[in-house]
Amino acid sequence: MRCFKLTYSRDYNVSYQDEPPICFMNLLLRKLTLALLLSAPTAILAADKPNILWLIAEDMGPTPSCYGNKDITTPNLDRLASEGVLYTRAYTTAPVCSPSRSAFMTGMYQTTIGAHNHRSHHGDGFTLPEGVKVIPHWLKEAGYFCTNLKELPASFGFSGTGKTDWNFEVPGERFETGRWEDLKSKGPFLAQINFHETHRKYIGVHQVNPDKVTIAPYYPDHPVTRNDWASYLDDVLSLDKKIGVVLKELETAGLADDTIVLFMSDHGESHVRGKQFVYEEGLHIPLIIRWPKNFAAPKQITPGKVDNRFIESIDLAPTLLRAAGLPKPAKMQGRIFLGDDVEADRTMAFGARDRCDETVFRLRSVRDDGYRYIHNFTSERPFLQANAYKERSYPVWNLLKELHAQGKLTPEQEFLCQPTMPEEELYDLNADPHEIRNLAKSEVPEHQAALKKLRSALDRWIEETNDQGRFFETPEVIREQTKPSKKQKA
Ligand SMILES: [Ca+2]
Repeated sequence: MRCFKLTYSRDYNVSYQDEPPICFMNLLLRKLTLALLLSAPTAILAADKPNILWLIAEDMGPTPSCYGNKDITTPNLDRLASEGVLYTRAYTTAPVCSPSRSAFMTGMYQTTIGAHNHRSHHGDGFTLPEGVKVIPHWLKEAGYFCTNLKELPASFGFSGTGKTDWNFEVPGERFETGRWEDLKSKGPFLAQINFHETHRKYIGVHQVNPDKVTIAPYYPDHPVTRNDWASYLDDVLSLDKKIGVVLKELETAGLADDTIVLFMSDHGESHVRGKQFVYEEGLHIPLIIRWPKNFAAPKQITPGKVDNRFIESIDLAPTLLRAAGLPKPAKMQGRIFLGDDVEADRTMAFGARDRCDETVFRLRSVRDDGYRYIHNFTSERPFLQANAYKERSYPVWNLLKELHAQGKLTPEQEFLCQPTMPEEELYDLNADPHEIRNLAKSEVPEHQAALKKLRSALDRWIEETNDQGRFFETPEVIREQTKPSKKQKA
């Protein structure tokens, strides 16, 4: 387990743009407003329900410095964590955009609702099961204004992507059309801002020295790897600056004290063994939640807290609905983790990967406190199974193949270049955080016990959640869904 130490800083680092000077009149006005608010009854201080600002990064692991990364400093995310709660064991249920987003926006496993094959339902009219809805639709019914902001005021200096990438159709609009300026008058609101940083191509300003970055042992320590990893970190820094701008603007708009701020990533890093695979690097995500001052915080939230409970990304849906005063919908699989009626803490986190583009895999995984177990249902296929997107976008994907041909890889790196995958993998996460020593065939009693426990938990999960990945698509469906006119970047 890494050590986490949070420090407070006074201001968001908004070097993204110049901060306007605070003049004397502004200070006086702020003091007068504060005095008026303090003397007003609580009902006037805040709306009945908190606003929710939901900030979603792409393809990023727990890389900010508040997670212990020494290679970069992310002052804005660090400060958000120091004012809120940092979740150290938050996991997405899928390591790729559309299944992951389909899951956390409905509070349902993507494998249960049939959204598990990446972008497999674009344009085919596929809908959610009866009783399952996306969060903005639940909240809209409860009077929330729900928007996914793209255009932002000029003072931000950037736009949101507006990404949804849900792998199903919904009745009506996904979100309401809105502008940042609307948030003041249309509360309570759910506003998402989606960021393109940390999704390939990396476009951040070069700041990180490739010679100084830490390379995981399963990747070749090579200039190509170092440059690629440094570029990822450059993008994390760019994202951090944008987060600083958004939080500053929230304050300036006078909304910070009425708005829950939630920061997360949609899944892990888009590196060879990260995105689209079910190791820590693909499933472990950053998650930070800050509670607004004008609403009583749930007892699980105190500023600066580090929360080590297992959180699955599907748990956000029922938790946010409860924060908005709504009951958890009957079918929702996510668990409420904040408030007076929290559900049992998870002891495990599950993840699943199915077809991505033309590349068919069925990988299932579960981890607990000590171990990660993986069942490769398509073990006859190579880890580096052909994928045009990766060959085009991942320099290390091709580097591995070249160095493999030259016999220059270590055993940990060579593992990725084998013609088949093991049917089962088991890693001791405490002794082997990089998941490079597969213990599935170990005869050590402790390893055997962990294997049996997690294998049976995963088998049970597949049955109980009605995992639709048991039924593979036909070649005709795959051909139709992957024809050039339907292809998008992953
Ligand atoms: Ca993504």
